[in-house]
Amino acid sequence: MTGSDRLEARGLRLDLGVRTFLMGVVNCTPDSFYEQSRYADTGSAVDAGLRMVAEGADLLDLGGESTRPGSEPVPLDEELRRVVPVVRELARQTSVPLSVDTTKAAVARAALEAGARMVNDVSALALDPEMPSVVAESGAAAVLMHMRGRPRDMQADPRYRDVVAEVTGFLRDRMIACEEAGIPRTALLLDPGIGFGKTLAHNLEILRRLGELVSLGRPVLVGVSRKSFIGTILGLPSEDRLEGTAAAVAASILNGARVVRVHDVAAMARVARVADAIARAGAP
Ligand code: HH2
Repeated sequence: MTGSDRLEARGLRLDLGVRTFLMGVVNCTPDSFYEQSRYADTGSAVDAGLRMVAEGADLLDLGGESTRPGSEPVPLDEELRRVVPVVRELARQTSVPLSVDTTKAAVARAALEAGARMVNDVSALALDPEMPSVVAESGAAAVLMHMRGRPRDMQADPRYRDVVAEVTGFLRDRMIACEEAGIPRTALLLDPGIGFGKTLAHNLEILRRLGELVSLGRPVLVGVSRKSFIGTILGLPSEDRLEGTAAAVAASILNGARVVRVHDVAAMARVARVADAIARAGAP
């Protein structure tokens, strides 16, 4: 393991170089793009989280706002209502670190108070000006993700001169801005944002050249699970993208991803073990 494989934050010390970590997705939403990932009430979301832990999740990501292409922001009160009770209850019932998937500082603050230890912000802590200080003051970890535009309009003809160079440059700049706001570099994970303002060709090029992002020196998290680029390749809806997800997860791991954000924890835990055995000597 190298220093860049270590994630250190508020009671967290994860050695991500040992094997790939699985982040299970629990959507406390009525409209997430993959229907089976939606949990309408606190009880079913908590049960889903506990089931994922039993299946091998190393982290749980709890979100109260869908960021699928074309989606509109959810009002603050509603997002708090959806996500905070789930965080509180899961923090009581499991020691697996909880992440809150939000771009709102008030939601992050409430979730961290309820027991979350990581903020997963698809705007790389840039949308809400309060977000960097909330993360810095709490000592939480943070996922910095690249997105071009906003979910409402991000898939309207995204263009890049060199998508990998632009994503890498953006994440480098956000990492520096976060450090200036008082968040230690060791608390940060980087994510290229598969499907967020990218065409099929952009997504594939990012996965192929993931090593360039890895070279920024922080662990890379990738979210490919059941996304539409897989559907475009296979001509299949989100319910039928398990095998396509497996291929994309394996490719991500072989190209250097340290954390994979997935809906199907049991299946992807198996995929990750085999990919780790190939990628990392001595892993299994
Ligand atoms: N993808 C989604 C949401 N949040 N966060 C990170 N860091 N990386 C991702 O790739 C990512 C993310 C989309 O997946 P999901 O949460 O299942 O869908 P929805 O936004 O429709 O709830």
